[in-house]
Amino acid sequence: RQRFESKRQRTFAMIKPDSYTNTGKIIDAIYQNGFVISKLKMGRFSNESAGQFYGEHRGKSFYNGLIDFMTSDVVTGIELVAENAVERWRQLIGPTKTSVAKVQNPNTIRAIFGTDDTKNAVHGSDSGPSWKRETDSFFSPNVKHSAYYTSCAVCV
Ligand code: RTP
Ligand code: MG
Repeated sequence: RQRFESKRQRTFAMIKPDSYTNTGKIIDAIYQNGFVISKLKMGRFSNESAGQFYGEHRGKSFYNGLIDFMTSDVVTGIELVAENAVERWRQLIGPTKTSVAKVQNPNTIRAIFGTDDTKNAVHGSDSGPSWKRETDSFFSPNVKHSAYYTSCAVCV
């Protein structure tokens, strides 16, 4: 008999300002696709905390527009738990650019809820190390929160 090997993994998802009004639908999609929410925080980036979160993109052509967008209104950061969570969440959200997602993967969250190539509804960590860096960055007191939820079922 095979011993059960858990591949349970965490990833960091975020609902961006353009999709605030779709928060309920996106959380519904999260559960429909077998993810568990371990932590959720609604908050607001300052210029400083957004710059820290997106430090790897500093100097790129879209950087200033990205920071303006991400500091414009409330965001919801969500830590997800599932098997292969990083890869599965990236598949569910689709390509970075909404315009590409609408053509290539019309069933993805960005295709359905994205606004344009910067305002693309949601974020997803691109690797395990990114998850760690991003979750530490977002769930720190540097990002002011208006609501904070921790699930007892999976909290560690
Ligand atoms: P994310 O980090 O938000 O999950 O998205 P990603 O890995 O698919 O894309 P990334 O290259 O990390 O870019 C971060 C965010 O910057 C904005 N962006 N705009 N206008 C543009 O060409 C452009 N390129 C990137 C998007 O909001 C993207 O999610
Ligand atoms: Mg990225």
